[in-house]
Amino acid sequence: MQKTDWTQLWLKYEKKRDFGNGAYVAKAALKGFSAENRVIAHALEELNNGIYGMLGVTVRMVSDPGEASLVLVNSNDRKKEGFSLREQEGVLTLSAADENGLLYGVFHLLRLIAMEKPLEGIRQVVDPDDPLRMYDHWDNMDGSIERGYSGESFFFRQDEILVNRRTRDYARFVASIGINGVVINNVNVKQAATWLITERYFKVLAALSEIFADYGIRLYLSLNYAAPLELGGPDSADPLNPEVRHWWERKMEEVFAEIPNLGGFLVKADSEGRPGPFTYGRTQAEGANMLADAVKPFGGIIIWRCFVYNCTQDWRDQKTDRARAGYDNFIAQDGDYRDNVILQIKNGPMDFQIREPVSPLLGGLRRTNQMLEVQVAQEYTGQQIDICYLIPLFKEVLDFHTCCGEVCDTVSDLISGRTYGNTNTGIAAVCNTGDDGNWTGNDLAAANFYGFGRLAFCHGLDPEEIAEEWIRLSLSNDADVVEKVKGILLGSRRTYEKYTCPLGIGWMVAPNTHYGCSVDGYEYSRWGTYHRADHLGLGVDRSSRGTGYAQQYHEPNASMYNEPETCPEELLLFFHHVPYTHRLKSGKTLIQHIYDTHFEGVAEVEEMIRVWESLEGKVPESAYRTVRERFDRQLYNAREWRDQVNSYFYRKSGIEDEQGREIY
Ligand code: GCV
Repeated sequence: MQKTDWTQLWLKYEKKRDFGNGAYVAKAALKGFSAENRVIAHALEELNNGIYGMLGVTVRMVSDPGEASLVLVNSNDRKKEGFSLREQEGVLTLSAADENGLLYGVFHLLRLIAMEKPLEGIRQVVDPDDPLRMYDHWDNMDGSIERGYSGESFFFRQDEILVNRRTRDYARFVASIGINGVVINNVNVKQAATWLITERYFKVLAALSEIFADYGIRLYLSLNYAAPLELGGPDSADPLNPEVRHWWERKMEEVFAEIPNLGGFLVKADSEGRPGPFTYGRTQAEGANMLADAVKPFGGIIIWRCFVYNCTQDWRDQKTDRARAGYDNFIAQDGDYRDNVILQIKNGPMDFQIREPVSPLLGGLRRTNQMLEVQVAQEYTGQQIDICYLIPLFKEVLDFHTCCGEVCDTVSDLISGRTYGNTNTGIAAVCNTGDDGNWTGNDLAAANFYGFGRLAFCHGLDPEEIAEEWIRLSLSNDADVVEKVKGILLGSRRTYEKYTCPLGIGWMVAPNTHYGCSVDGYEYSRWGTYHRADHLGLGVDRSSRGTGYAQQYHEPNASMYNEPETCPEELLLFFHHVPYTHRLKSGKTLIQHIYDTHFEGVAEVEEMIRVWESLEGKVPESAYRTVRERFDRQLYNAREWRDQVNSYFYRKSGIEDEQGREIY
């Protein structure tokens, strides 16, 4: 894969049909904004390049807004970072609340032109839903990426930080979809990464943060909770130890003085072997608050992850349930966290499976800032070999009613601050980029990279609309391409789910790598990830008769999940141990459903390939070839899943496929 010459993704700015749009953008004026402002300056640069590339028009700046056809106005009618776009009598007015709003408005305008949408009569108002919209990178300083499927890191190589043209392109891409915060290093902070908060890296981090600042993005770092011990401070990380607290206060003074554009820190503590406050008999709140106090004078925030569970469980133990852990570890201290702490909660209680219920911590916490964490990197969803457009999954999570109150009870309400009127809220995604020429390994995986930002900005957008935007901007405006690729993307999650894990059971993947089928791969492991299949049935009893996990939800969700009759069927095996002969709503037995969906899943991949092949010559050649090659691997993977899952459950249950297809 080409590494030094990379694509411009959805910011290609290739020649477009004009539809009279050129007339609006020929003469522009600023009103209430200064071209000296770094974000405004970069917005104007982008406007110039984009318009010239797409319409062949050079944007001329005029000082009198009365003479301009495009007026860029600073207006306090909009929410922070919001903008509106309006055309009236030949004048296009882009009003924005602040410089970020203007930058997003300019990118929006360029997007419309790139999609060949006429600007005449346009009236759009766009205010961001989430205050914080972040990409988290799991990049290690040696250049590897934890759960990375697109090459090596473009932030780090051999313990050095890279700041170059690619850094700027990355910042442009993510700013164009409204991202305003980026964590550049892995939450598993080890070796050199612990030293990111020392003078060894200050200068270059500051330089990197300056590039981000040009596009309204704040830099964040993942922090090693045990840093005092590793960096020559006190021999403890006890959050109540005055010496430790003092060490962090001094450290933060130093760090924020050296990297003024730093937004704060992301912390994975007491999780999967990482150090944390539990070591000292302290709570998660005590740990988070100590750091929050240290960063507060500098306006910093602490994003504290809730992915805390026992990863050394005994598989024989049927009472301990990993799904319960997030809630059990965090709910007792609800309300004890400082205002500048945000708890970052994975969308599901386990770990980014293709289907999980929404974490009961979201909305379970009523007096604590909450942030949703999703995974755009396809760790469990095909690793950017298999196609899996994840935006519908994210949308489902946002729309989920937690029932934490009568109104404003969805995840969307909680993380946008509508439920409790708080502003330290938002959304973060584990990013799927690397230094591959196409940034995301599989060209179609860039739809997730793009789509996450768009959805974070506007929860109301339809995943189909987002897919269409991405296709038009990245592949082609041709109607046949748009329709067919949309079909591939929109069906891809259902297809992936069909040939992998049925009805919310999850896991059944190859241990460690998490790609490919291994039904019992985690069944006798320490990770708390079991399917509990026997010769009679399959699934984990998480009802009140089992682990009690279902009771962590507010009513009526708790009762709904508690009974197999009312539990949404796509989550049946997540919540219940069900006999193979159980009849589903379709009238099929569970075992027949497993057989059928697995055969269908493979057939759907074959169909996707046929559709993709019909687009040869209509989409960019390199994208065509890369995706085509990945489809071969996806088909191989899907067949393996189908045959292993079907054979496994046939052998366990001894029940024949009603259609007599080949099962081994
Ligand atoms: C960064 C899962 C992944 C780990 C990841 C962890 C986390 O367990 O497999 O690679 O570590 O989640 O979210 O911290």
